[in-house]
Amino acid sequence: MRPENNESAKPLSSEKPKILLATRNRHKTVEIQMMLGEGVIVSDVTGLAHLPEIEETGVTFEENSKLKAEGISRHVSGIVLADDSGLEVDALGKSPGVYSARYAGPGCTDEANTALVLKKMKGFPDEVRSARFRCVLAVAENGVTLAIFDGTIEGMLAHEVRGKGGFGYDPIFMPEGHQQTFGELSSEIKHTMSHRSRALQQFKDWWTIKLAERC
Ligand code: ITT
Repeated sequence: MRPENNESAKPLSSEKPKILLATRNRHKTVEIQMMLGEGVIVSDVTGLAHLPEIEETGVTFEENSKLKAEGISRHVSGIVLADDSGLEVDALGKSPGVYSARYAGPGCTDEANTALVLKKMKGFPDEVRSARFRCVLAVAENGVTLAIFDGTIEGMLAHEVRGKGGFGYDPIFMPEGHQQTFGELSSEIKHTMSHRSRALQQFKDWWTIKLAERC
């Protein structure tokens, strides 16, 4: 049995594995920290002024996630995880897709993006409101991509903004099997099925093996 009050038996916080996210979107960081749990220290590049802004010039989620992970990992030690994600609406030719963050223009708000999607979909009946969230995670070290993981959640667009939870397009997206939007569902429910949690589960399996190999 482990003796009580034995400080050396407790893992030091510095022993926790660390992961740097190549993102300045705090919502992604909060979600990924919640999904990975307290055993992992998650940080992002917000406020790290010496790190470059990575231009997302790719035309696929995979290209952009690799650009971000490789670009940041050239300037830091250890592995870097990048998330490129977005909403695909079938009736809009899979837009906004990789342009999800800037659909209503550079520097626009989540509300402006959401309003634009709803405007373009006005009058479309339920049968043609299918959509999905996609998330591609790239892991890189020293400028080289080590692995890529892909997660998708199918669903339908609501006819109006519903709920205050989540971020981005959450208040207009109803995941399959639910009549509520991600904005109305709790974050715990979102994380059992989201595109990000599905990609992250694959990353966790991969990382567990990597950490064991490096011990
Ligand atoms: P970084 O590039 O710094 O990571 P970003 O917000 O610009 O941040 P993306 O280019 O990957 O990231 O764009 C993702 C956009 O897709 C995000 O801004 C949201 O509008 C939307 N999105 C992604 N995941 C989402 C989620 O779980 N819920 C709602 N909207 C989401």
